[in-house]
Amino acid sequence: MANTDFSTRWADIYRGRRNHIRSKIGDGITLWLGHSLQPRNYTDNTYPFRQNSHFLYYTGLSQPNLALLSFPEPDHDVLFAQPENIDDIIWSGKRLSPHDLACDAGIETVEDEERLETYLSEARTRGLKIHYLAPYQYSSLFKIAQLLNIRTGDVGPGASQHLMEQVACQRSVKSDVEIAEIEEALAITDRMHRACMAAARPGKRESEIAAMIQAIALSCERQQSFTPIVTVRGEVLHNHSYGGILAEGQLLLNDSGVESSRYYASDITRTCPVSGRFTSLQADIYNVVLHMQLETIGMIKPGISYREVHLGACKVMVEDLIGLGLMKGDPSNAVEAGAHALLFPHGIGHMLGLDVHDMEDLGDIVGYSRKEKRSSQFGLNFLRLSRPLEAGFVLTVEPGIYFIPALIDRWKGEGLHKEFINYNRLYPFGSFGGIRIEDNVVVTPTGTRVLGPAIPKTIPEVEQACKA
Ligand SMILES: [Mn+2]
Repeated sequence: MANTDFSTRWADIYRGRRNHIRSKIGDGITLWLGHSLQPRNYTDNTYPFRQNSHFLYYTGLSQPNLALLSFPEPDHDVLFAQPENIDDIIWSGKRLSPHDLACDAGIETVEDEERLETYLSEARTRGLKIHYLAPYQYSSLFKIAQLLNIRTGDVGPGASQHLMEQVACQRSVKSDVEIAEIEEALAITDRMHRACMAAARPGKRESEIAAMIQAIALSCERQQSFTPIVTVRGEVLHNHSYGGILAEGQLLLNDSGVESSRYYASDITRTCPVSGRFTSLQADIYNVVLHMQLETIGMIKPGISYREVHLGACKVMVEDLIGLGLMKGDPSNAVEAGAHALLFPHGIGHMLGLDVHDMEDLGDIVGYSRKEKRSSQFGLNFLRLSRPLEAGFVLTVEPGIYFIPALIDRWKGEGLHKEFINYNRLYPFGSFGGIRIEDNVVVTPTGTRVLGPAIPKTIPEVEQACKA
């Protein structure tokens, strides 16, 4: 690939990231394994390829079947790639050569992938520790077992806790170029959401709206950052079916995002009225969710924990729902008891970066501080990010209110939190669905900034976009 100034700059960024993690790891070598293509129904019919995000973070290389070894000395990295072969050229066309790949990633040494095993066995003979992250794809698990000559059951327990912690620490703080990537993705996401609002009308199918979202991503030569939620049953939190038909009086929830050219994710939710105008009941609940979202954004700053922000949003919700007659009692006590989780059963947000739930494969070391354990209380137990925030963190802020008939019936039957919930006032909400409003923000040294263009969010803005 022609080494333009732009790609040279990125090559320097990847080299800098590798040198940083190297300095934190000290002795031993680190094995970074890229992803391989995954079969869908037989070997040659594969799922769309997505590179491992850690591999992307340290190399930027998005091609399958790559590996990297990082040695303790500065700049000492070896890329392992398959040599060019004529069969691949016939079936898949010419690919970047191993040398070009190494160049793009700022790596000076490249080897045939078959040499990886030899390198690793030599390192083991020399008594070097080999650090790696626990894999979550079975093909990677088997590959590591084979490369290190260990049993598959020992691969996970043998992963390097120290490496996991250092990667989480490094990837959590986003640089300006990473934030620019997320904002680039958000510019496309803005178009997805405006198109959805403009297209929503009675008789339209969810699948047609989902197809429009996909068309926008594809026309920009991008993959979506996750399977979008496009539904009039917004109370089903991860509803991935598109079988519904939009009807007068319903709400359409759209939770979708796209990847930037360097694979950073956006993750935005908007909820709009199918008929173009919110009913007064819908507007009341919508404004509670909006109030929660704006209050949350106002609370975010370095030092505050996301758990505290989450509980702050819950308290705003309870206060407002008391005003509407749906809840009662003391708001702080209601939140402490977990009564709000009937209508807001998930967390206020998560980290965002190369993964839409950034680094979720590393587990709770990303979202929780060392001494902190996940709550066992219903609702709070789904909080993905709880720890104190730092400048440079990129987060989602995504409060929601959902009327889940099965959950309401169950709690009502058990008389759960009846001192805080006016169950008899929840009858009109049987087919209400759910509302969520989600933005992506960066924590700044003094507060926060909402990323990307302003996507219609207030009731007048959303109703205006529905008319477009
Ligand atoms: Mn999200």
